[in-house]
Amino acid sequence: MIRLIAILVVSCYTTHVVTSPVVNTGIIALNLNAERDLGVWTATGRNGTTDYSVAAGVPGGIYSDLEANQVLTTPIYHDYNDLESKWVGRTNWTFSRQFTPSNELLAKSRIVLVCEGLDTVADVYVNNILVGSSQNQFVRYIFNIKFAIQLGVNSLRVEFRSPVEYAQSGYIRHDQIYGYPVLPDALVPEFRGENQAQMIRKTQSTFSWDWGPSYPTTGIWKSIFIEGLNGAVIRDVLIFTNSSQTPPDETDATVWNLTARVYFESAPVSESGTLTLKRSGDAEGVSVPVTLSSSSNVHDVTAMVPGSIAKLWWPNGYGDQNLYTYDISYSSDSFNETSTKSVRVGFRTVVLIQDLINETTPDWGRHFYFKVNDLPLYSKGSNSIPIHVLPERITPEMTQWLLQSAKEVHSNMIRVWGGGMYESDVFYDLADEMGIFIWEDFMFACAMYPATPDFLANVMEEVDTQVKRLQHHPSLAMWAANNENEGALRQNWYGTESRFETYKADFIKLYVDTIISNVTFLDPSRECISSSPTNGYQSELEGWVAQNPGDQRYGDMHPYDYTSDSWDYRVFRKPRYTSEYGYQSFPYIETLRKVTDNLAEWTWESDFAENRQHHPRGQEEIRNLTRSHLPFPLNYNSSEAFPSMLYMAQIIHSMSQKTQTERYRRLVDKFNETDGTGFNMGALYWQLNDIWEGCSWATFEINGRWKMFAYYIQRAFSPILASPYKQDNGDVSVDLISDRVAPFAGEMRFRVFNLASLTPLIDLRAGVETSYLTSPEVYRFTADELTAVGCGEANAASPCFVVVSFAEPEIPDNFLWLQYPTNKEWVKNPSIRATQYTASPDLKTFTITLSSQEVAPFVFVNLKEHTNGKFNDNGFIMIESSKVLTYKSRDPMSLQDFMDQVDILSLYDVTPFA
Ligand code: BMA
Repeated sequence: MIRLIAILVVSCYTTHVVTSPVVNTGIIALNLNAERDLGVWTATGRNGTTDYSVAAGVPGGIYSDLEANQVLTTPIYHDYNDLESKWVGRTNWTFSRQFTPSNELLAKSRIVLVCEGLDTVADVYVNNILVGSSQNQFVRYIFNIKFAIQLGVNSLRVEFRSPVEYAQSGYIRHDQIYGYPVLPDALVPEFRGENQAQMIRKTQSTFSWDWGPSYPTTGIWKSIFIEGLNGAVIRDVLIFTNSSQTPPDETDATVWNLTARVYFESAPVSESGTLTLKRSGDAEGVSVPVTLSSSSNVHDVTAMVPGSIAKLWWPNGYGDQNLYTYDISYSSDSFNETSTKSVRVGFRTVVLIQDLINETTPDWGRHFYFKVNDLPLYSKGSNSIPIHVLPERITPEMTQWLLQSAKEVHSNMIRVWGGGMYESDVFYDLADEMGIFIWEDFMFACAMYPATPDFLANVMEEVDTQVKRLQHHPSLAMWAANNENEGALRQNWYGTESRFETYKADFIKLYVDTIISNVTFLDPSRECISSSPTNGYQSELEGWVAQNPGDQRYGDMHPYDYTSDSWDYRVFRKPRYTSEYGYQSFPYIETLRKVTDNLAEWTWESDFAENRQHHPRGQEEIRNLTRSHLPFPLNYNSSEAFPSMLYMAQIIHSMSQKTQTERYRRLVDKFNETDGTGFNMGALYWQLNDIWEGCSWATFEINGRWKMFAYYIQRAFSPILASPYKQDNGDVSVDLISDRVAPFAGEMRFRVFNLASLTPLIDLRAGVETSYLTSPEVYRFTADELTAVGCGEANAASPCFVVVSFAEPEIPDNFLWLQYPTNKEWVKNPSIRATQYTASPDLKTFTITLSSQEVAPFVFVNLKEHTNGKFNDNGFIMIESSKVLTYKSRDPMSLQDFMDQVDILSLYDVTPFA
């Protein structure tokens, strides 16, 4: 039964996603991928005096091969496997297989080996003849093997160098040759990782990060195949869409110029043929004659598409994601060969606006926001990290669930963060379908990088591969050359100060002269900013490394603050745009139970908890924030208190992010003429997903489970959101934030409670209005009014909180603590019970009726085992005696199974003081 479901999911998924399929005729391809079980590929390596030889999978990676062959006896991610398996990343591994080409293939005048992805530094041999080398995980390599291939059985061998040894010896060599090191020298010890990832063009976080383990893997991580051909073949297609008017519309008043820019690989001799661009399903398209040779490899073909048949592509929350498949094909006159590539096109415009706020007051700085189809967009979303540290473990279903979840929390943008990897085709296809804009970093993060001629040439190839692979996606909004390296250099994070000019020259050579200039050459349709964050134009004016990269009046920022009162919005600064901000928590306890056999022995400061916490001082910061907001157990470092500490960490994470996010959204229409702050137009929090079962800033666990924070951000990103906050004089204002294009008018209810009673102390209703990208104050409780009901600043009897709500079910409630529930004695026993359960006929939708006798803060409901489902609400303050929750599951389960798994917590359940 389970097997059948899995198959169904895959098949319905594959009909949905189109990943630029290539259809060729006359060109002979020989697929060299093979699953491990077939025993076609072998991986060999030597660790000390021990030789290993194991069956390998391609695409795949060495950690999975060693685990499947029981060389690694502790499962990946289980207990201390990350530390125990460090030898794997320090070993050279060779992958080999045999193959037998057909006579037809051998007869072709050109025979190439196409390696979509080799991870990372490798020499490639066919029949013991070196045919090429790889220095970059992110480059597609195409090697001529005509001179090496033979009739009968051939051998293919890919000899990888240990990425750790390669990076570390490169670090020493750079210092010796150029007289300075490419800092940092070492990671902080809490990362428990490998040093100097900056010296190798590989997913930087595989050497470890502050949210993930070190697994510096090796392998053939993408497809590998041989191709035999006589003539030219289409390798890549870039798409440019220009509209005749702004804003574009869906009538024939708009005409789109749709240009396919086609990159061929051709024979040394010149050949002629026909290039055609056609909408899939149409009888005819536009054809142009082309003459191809190795020096004339790029050709355009353009179609004029009337607006009436080019419905606009909109981001999530703004309209439909209309996509049209176009086939781009080449038919050779000289050879009996054709090649076709299909891409999905979305008709939209997207530009980054950085105009001065006011021409006559330049000190007020510049805007920073996107306009889509000429409409200003408030960016809501997050930063993605790799979905697993081992790419072979990432399935389309995981990607689908993750992006669907991002969509459901109202994201319209994801920043693919620069310390990870350029994501899979499936990821960008789904982003196109779901209307999630992509801010694409180049993969350079939190370090200085070399700018030697070899390194820059290597990066040029990476830019070439990735821009040509990703450029056609309508979801791609912008490129950014790196993560945080402008700030790192200016603020001397890694001890670069004494040689600032040297590092700055390298910075400019790499990010400006190499990345920006090549991206702009290949893809002039998009902005490429020099860093993220950056002050944008202002950084450029100041020579690319701004004097104050965190200037609130310019560009984007990454504000983090783990020590101030994170439930008080006043501690947060007022950037134009935040492309990162966040707080940490651990996953749900049952998720942790899956990766260790002795969870019951854990404590907050145990070795195991520390091993899953890579952020320096992370445990202490969470502990302190817990102590100042919630009933803190005196015995917090006992195994008895551990479950409560995990639960409360999720509350801290959720509340802090809620406070910070609402602060930014309220600033959408507010501007301070004294210091030029305000007009915030973006909240991309850190971080979307988890890479393993550890402490992190993630919204969704690696198994797909929604953390409490996911429900909080879903509310905080609601297109219409009432946001209560305290004024300095003790008044409580309620702003009505909107990024819903249509104006809103409705009735709201404003209540004040304390923890002692389900009956509100104040209960009022009022009509309210708001409109697109405004955040007017729609209500205010005065300080006097609050004091009169015992909820003033001096209140110590029972914490009070404000609840604001709407009649419309799609608009979430919101709340504000007027005092924090730090004392367990204030929390009464709610005796929460599930009184009734129901299941839908397809066994995918369930309801639970909860009953409560008292106010129950932070009710958190989980299913112990099931992770690919979500509740309609969670983490809420229960102020009703009865509430019905709905759970929607991706897969069916029996009602009994559902009931058996339900786990309900509220603040009353936290461990009593010792
Ligand atoms: C920023 C990111 C990441 C990091 C996160 C949390 O620095 O760019 O490097 O994981 O903050 O510390």
